[in-house]
Amino acid sequence: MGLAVAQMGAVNLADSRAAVVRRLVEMMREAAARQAEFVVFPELALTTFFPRYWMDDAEAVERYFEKSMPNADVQPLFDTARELGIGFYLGYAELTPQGRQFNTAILVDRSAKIIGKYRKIHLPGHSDHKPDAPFQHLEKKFFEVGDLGFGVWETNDVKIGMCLCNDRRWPETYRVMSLQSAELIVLGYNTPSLNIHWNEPAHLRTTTHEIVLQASAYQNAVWIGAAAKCGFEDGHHMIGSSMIVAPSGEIVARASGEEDEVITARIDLALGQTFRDHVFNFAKHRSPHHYKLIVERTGAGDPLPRPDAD
Ligand code: CDV
Repeated sequence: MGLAVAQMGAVNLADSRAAVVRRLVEMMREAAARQAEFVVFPELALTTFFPRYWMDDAEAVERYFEKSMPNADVQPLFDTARELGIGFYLGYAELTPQGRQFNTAILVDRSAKIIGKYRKIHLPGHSDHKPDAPFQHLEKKFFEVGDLGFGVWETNDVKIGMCLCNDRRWPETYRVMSLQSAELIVLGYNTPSLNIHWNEPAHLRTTTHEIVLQASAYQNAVWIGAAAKCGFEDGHHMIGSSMIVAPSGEIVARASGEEDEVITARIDLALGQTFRDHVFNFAKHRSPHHYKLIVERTGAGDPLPRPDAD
């Protein structure tokens, strides 16, 4: 399969949706020209990373949420996908007809039909105003926890799962999808290089990003395509390092800068099957009865009573 990851440089407050979509269309054309059949775009790809700004919900909804998908601004991306016969993943802020707000990603097939939707489950940040912080991270204010679970969809003979940004740091995310036989997991992210909660060295943001993608691809025998929105958005820096990771845990393609950049790889889905046949043959080696705490507990608690050994 030809896979492309379309990293985006900054989307500033002044940038219109139409201008952003023109950038996405240009990268989609480049991906197709490089024989990609599917392209991964970032989280909240259509706007600046607005959860960094304090505002009330009404203003956020008015300025940053999509009331329908596709809408007039985004339609050119769907039209181009249909023309080129290329599928895609796109992250955006979703306002439902019932007025609910989610951080959402869609899976669009090669005929430009939306075949899957994911609503972000692991929402980082806070819901209160932190006037002393250099910026806000208000995902817990602007979004509800996703209500759709972690799905896997088959399109053009490839089983694809989706998640968003902070989800990539949680092992449960991938295992729930690999247990549904996902072969490829795609995700977009906006990762600020500064941590507003503690003095995290900036380089760790990239190090931990690499670690989770490489370990998760290997432990779940899946390919991963991860697309950043990065660079300086109105002075706020976010990491790049968009990448394609193999089920071996190896990085096979990686963005070199912090601007719009398409990376591609021909990914061999049989490689995942090789790992699933051997070291990660789930049916043969997993012991779910020893994993019960994972679904019984949310936070860490006391050690369990130990069974007596013979
Ligand atoms: N948009 C995100 O989910 N960002 C988080 C940051 C806050 C750590 C991430 O995991 O990259």
